[in-house]
Amino acid sequence: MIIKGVKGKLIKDSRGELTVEIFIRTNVGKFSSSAPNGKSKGKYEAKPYVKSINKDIESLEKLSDYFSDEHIEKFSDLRRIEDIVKGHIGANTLFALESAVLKAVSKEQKKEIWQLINPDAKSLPRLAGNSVGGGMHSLTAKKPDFQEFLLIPHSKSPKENQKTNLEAKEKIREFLKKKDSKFNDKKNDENAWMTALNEKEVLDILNELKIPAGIDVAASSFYKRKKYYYKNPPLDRNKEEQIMYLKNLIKNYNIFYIEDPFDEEDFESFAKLLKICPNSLIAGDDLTATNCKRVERAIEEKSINALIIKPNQNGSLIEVARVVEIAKNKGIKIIFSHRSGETKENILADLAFGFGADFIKCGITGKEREAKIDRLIEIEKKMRSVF
Ligand code: 2PG
Ligand code: MG
Repeated sequence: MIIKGVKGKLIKDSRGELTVEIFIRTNVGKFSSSAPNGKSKGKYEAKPYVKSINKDIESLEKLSDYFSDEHIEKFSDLRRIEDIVKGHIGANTLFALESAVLKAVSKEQKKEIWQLINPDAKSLPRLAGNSVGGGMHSLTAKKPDFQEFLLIPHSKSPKENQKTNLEAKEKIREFLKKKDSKFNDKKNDENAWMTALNEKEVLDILNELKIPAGIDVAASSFYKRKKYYYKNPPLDRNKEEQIMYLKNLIKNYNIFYIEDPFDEEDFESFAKLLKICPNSLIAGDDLTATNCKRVERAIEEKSINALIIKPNQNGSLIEVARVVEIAKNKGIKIIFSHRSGETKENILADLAFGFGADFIKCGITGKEREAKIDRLIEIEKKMRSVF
C-alpha cells in the first residue's frame, strides 16, 4: 500500500471539544480516522499535539511527499511512518494517522484490521461499561468522588454482555430515582448516570445487580499535598487511610476491578493494596500512561495486576504493541480503553481483539461508545461463523 497524500481537519468530540481527523489517499482508496480526547489525563501521557492541532496538521501535510516512497504491507511497517513523522506531530495526530493507515492496509490485503495484528486472535474481550459517573467527568456540584462505576459482566460474548449492561443501566436508573431526590436522568461525559449519591451509596446499588463491579477511582484528580480530599462527604484521607478505606470497600462490596486507586506517582500504595487484595484486579491508568518505562516499573514494583491501554496516551501503535507484550509476559490483565471525549472511530475494538485484551472499557450507551461495541459484536459474529 502506498500513501499518496495526507490531510487533516479539526472535528468535535462527544464532549464538544476539538480533536483531529486524518485523511489519507492511497493506491487502494481514501481512508480516515480520528483521535479521542481525555479529560482526567495522566501527567505521563504523551502530548496530544506538538504545539496545537492546527500546527500538527500543517506539519503532517508538509510531510505528505515522503510517505509515497514507503510500501506499507503489515503492522510492523508502521515503524516507517513513525520514522518520518517523529518529532513533528503529537500522540493524537499519530494515532489517527496510523489508524487510517491500518484501514488502508487491511483493505488492500482483504483482511480485517485485527488480523494485521494477530491473524490467530480468538479470545473476545469482556465489556467494562461505565454505568454511573462522578469526579471530573460529571459537572454536578454534588457527585461521587470516584470517576466511574463499571459493570463487567461474566460472559465472553460482547453481545450478551451489552444486553446485560443495557438492562442493568435501566435498573440503576430506577434505583437512582428512588434513592437520589436530585436525580433527573442526566448523563455525564461518558453517558453514565449523574447522581448526587456518594461512592458507597452507588456501590450499594451496583451490588443489587449481581454483576461483577469495577471502579475507576481516578485518585490523582483529588490528591493534593499528600492527602485525598473527598467532598461527598467532605473528609481527607492520608495514604494509609486511603489504602484501608479501599481495602474495606473491595471487601464489603466485592469489587472485582479497581483502577487508579492512588495518585499517579504512588507505585508503593498500589503495591500495598495489591498485596492485601490479590484477588481483585488493581489497574494502572494514569499511573502507567501506556508508557513502556512506567509499565515496566509498575510490574517491577508489583503495583498492578491489570493495565489500562489507551492508544492515544502513547500515540505510537508500535509502542502500544510493546506495552502489551511486556504486560502479557508477566501475566498482567489488559484493558483497552476509550477516552471520555470520544469520536465515532471504532478501531479500538479491532485493537482490543487483535492484541488479545482481556477487557474493553468503552461505555454502554451513546453513538461514539456504541460504535466500538457494535464493531466488537460484528467481530464476534464473524468468529462464530468461522468456528
Ligand atoms: C479514564 C478515562 C476514560 P479520560 O480515566 O479511564 O474513562 O478518562 O479519557 O478523561 O482520561
Ligand atoms: Mg482511568
